[in-house]
Amino acid sequence: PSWVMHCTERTFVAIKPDGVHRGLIGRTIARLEDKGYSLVALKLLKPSRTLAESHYESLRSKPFFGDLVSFITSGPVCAMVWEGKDVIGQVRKLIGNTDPLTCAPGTIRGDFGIDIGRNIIHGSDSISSAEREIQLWFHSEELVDWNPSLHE
Ligand code: FUP
Repeated sequence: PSWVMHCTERTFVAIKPDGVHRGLIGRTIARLEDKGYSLVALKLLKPSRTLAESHYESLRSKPFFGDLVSFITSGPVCAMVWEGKDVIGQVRKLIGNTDPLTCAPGTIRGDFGIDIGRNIIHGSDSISSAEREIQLWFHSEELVDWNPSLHE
């Protein structure tokens, strides 16, 4: 049957400590649910330095890397995995550009921020980074399956 071949693109989304502190978890989740995506994993954690450095390893040579790691480890992060059609690219659109000052109103960063170093939320930028980030932040048992089971 067709549902056996159901395509399940997934992306990693994290509400950063500034977004958690400002009470933006509920509104962020609402936007992604409203768009039509499914939440398949969710947890609140204060990331270790090791986790933060691995997450942002491609930015290790940047001058802001130290501040970025300090910031992301400074408080609880709401880590999530979302699933659905074109979810990686669509979530990037819903989030907006890296610098909130260049984001269109209506995007999460455009509506809630003004500072590139406090830009509220992260979303994976490609299939390969989504796979890498999901594995980095979650154990496979923490992801739920919304699809009908073959055994039911
Ligand atoms: P994004 O994919 O939009 O999160 O952007 P990047 O992966 O390029 O950057 C990751 C994080 O580094 C940003 F969310 C904020 C921080 N950053 C800065 O603090 N200064 C910069 O000039 C660029 C990025």
